[in-house]
Amino acid sequence: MGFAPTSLDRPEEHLTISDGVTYEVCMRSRLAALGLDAIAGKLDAGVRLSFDDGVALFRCPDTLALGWLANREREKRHGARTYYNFNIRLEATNVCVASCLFCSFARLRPGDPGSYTLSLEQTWDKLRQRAGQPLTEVHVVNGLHPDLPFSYYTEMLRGLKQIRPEIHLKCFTAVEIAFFADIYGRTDEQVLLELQEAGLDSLPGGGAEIFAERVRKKICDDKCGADRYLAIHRIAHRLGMRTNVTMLYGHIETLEERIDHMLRARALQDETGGMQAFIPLAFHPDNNQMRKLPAPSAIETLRVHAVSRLMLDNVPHIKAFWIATGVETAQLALWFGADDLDGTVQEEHIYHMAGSKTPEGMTTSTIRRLIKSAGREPYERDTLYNVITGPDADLQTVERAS
Ligand code: V47
Repeated sequence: MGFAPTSLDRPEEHLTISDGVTYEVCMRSRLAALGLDAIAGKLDAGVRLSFDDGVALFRCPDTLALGWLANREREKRHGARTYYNFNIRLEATNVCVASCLFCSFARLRPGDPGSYTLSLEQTWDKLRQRAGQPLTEVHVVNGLHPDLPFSYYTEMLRGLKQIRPEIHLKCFTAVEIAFFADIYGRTDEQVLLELQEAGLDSLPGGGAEIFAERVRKKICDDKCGADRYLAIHRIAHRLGMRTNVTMLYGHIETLEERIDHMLRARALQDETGGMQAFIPLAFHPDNNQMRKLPAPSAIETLRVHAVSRLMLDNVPHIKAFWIATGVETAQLALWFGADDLDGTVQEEHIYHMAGSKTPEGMTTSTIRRLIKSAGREPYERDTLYNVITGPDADLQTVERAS
């Protein structure tokens, strides 16, 4: 893994709190008092954390000490860099045969109130309408529609590439790939190959939820299981595509099930190295069948990002998806292990239908301002983390583009 220059020599690490006691000494004594000095020692020595270490981190009551550990790992890899991209969402249909309890977006049948399916022309128009914008990514996520032909998806990709050949198409979760294979009578690999041939560049991380069978059975029983989700990512990596993995937290999962989820992702990454980002997704309870549950707190969100950074030592990026975390919490997460904010995300519906109060999208200049005001350095990236503009980019240019 290529590490960016470290900024571990942060001045505050050397700040004298009193009589020669530095911030680091202070944090280390807090960690020792919490019984976490062995974990801190492992991290110092570059030794991988175990399942039990992960659970102990989640049980640690000192969120700042946890954040300090995670931030050191973040800065080892990325210094103060914080990535974002210029992307749009395309959610072509919300008709979905699955009935996930947490979902506020899906409608079971075509024609049900609130259901929609865009024509191919309408999907292409979404891109044509943004002809003047320097978009680098279209992120497509759909419901599992029972009646559309496979050519709907391949033609959609071909059309999008024809309109903007340079744009990266990050489309279809592993759950959608499994569904296509089942209903169109293909193997998972054939589906991926045909979509790749039509223009698919990478897979987003959706559909992972929580890998533990106990939870999947309760909240998303009618979609593909964890092993198949991971197997599809494995195939995608073999075919040369990058992927992300998400984790939906803050509902009925236990701390142990969160760590199990992270370790399954880590094991796949050991095998393939094809995962770019791990994305904790905060559960939003509005308008779905789990609406009686409270949303996870900002503190919980910071802790999940921190533990993710600490456990997933082989995954380059931890993404704080600002639409899921809320904007202010996403800024804070940049000091709790996260180094990426996703992007401008125009036209997102899944979270807004589930109660997200965040804006419908952000301009690149707003994102850059948020990153800078959080004390970090904004780097616009493409989907594969090639840097497009660094922190010193002319703001005028950036604003004109957004
Ligand atoms: O899989 C659905 C989640 C995901 C709710 O790969 C909910 O870069 C919370 O995967 N509350 C889709 N979460 C979004 C997604 C994603 C987002 C950002 C970046 C990337 C990436 C991927 O949204 C679903 C599900 O886990 N979701 N409903 C809800 N009520």
